[in-house]
Amino acid sequence: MTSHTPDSARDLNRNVRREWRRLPRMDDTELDDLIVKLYDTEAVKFGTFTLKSGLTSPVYFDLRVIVSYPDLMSQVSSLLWRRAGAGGARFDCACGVPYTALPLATIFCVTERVPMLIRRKEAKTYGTKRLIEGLIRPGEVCLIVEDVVTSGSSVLETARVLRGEGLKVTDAVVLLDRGQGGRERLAAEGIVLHSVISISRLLAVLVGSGRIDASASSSVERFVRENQTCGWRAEPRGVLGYAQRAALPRTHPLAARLFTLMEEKSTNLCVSADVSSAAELLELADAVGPHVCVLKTHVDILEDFSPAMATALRELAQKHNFLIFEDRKFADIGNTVKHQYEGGVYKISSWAHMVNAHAMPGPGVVEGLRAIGQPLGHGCLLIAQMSSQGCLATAEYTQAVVKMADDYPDFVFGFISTSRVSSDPEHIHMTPGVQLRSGGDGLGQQYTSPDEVICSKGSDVIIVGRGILASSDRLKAAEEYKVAGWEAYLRRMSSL
Ligand code: 5BU
Repeated sequence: MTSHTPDSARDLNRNVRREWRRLPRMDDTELDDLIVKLYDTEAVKFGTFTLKSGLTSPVYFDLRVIVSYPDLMSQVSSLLWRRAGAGGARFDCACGVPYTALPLATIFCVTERVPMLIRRKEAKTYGTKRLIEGLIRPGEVCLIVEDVVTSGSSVLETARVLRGEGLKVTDAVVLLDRGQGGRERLAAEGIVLHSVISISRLLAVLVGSGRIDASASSSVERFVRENQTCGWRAEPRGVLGYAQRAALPRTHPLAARLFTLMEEKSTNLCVSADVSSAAELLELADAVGPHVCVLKTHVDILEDFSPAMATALRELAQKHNFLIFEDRKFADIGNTVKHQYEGGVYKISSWAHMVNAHAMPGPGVVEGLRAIGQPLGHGCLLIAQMSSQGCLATAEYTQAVVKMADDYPDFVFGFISTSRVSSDPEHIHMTPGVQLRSGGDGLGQQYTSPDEVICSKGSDVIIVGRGILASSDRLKAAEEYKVAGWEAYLRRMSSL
């Protein structure tokens, strides 16, 4: 809908701020103080809460209560304004996502003299049938203001309505980003998210001020990690099947080979061959080979590794059409990992199609491995999350790992993670800690079922070790996992 602005109305707005001017920075103490106030006013609560989605969450945000605290309202809206500015957002008008952010946007707009728009949740059934109230000038840029972002869908809904009216939406500012993938989803739609508070900061401040204990904090971190929304559900491109993903132009050649053989062999099973003798490893590889897409090794737990064994393993990989993944978890400076990958006793790069690495050391670890592996056509998975209890990877860390992967598309082709962490369908996700029964191993391992890993978490490959190795009939167990993983994949594709 185009709005014709009478000149007199334009004149009314002549004092409105059009140019960005420098504002006082947010200092850490002010943010920490706000976080504690949000806790004290019960805008953030810890316990057991059932969310609209049916999920049980250890944390609950109800920012509506802050309308009863005028000082808090004023502080929050000022911080939103400063955060948007510090993030470089440029805009002509602002619109709050109904309802909680409406009063925040109002204070923000009146104080800072920014024209405001109000989005209706439903179009009026009489009169103008407008979805947006206020003066719309097509072509202008509208900033979206929100209280909490989880998947980003409320911001997107508002953006779609605003864009439908001819406005541009390039930035959104939010008080709290739950770190569950909203930022990535919005980025995919051309919207930069600026958040005043991150979930990790909120937790750190509340633990530091004695408001919550470390176990409450880690259960929230785990919840965030395991409930990422930026997965295949959120990204239409991610709903493609394995074969279609193999054919995407940006898919790494090794990932394309893997996706293709998965489809050909109807398997998304990776067996973790954690055995201690070369003979047992080769026997296992020959037996389960027809049923797996990848065989994962820990070469340093073999008591009798030999180059001849590595050659024999490569032959079995050829015979049964699977890839060899050495789960070496490189985590050193570039120069060291280069030697660890190419040299020493194991000469991993001479026989493993793929390896994995921690992103902790920074990009040098990838660069060191890439110098050796990329010319050989090998690939690397970055460890974005681990299956073990108390894993220290925060949501922010995981996001940084995804970003690092994006910087090396000719070598990094996916992730080890407990759920889908990248919405990019060219990336493959492989998940360890899988068994048909739930539980753990008493040493921190946590098991999830194939169905949950593939269907609920949106991962692509199940990695199974003891679920198969501990069985008296390893072949039969491998077949069972193969069927469970593949059926989960078919269910996931048919439920879309
Ligand atoms: P399990 O027997 O299915 O628990 O074996 C899991 C394998 O996956 C084992 O080789 C681990 O070293 C490996 N693993 C894991 O369990 N969790 C992780 O986060 C990563 C690797 Br990374």
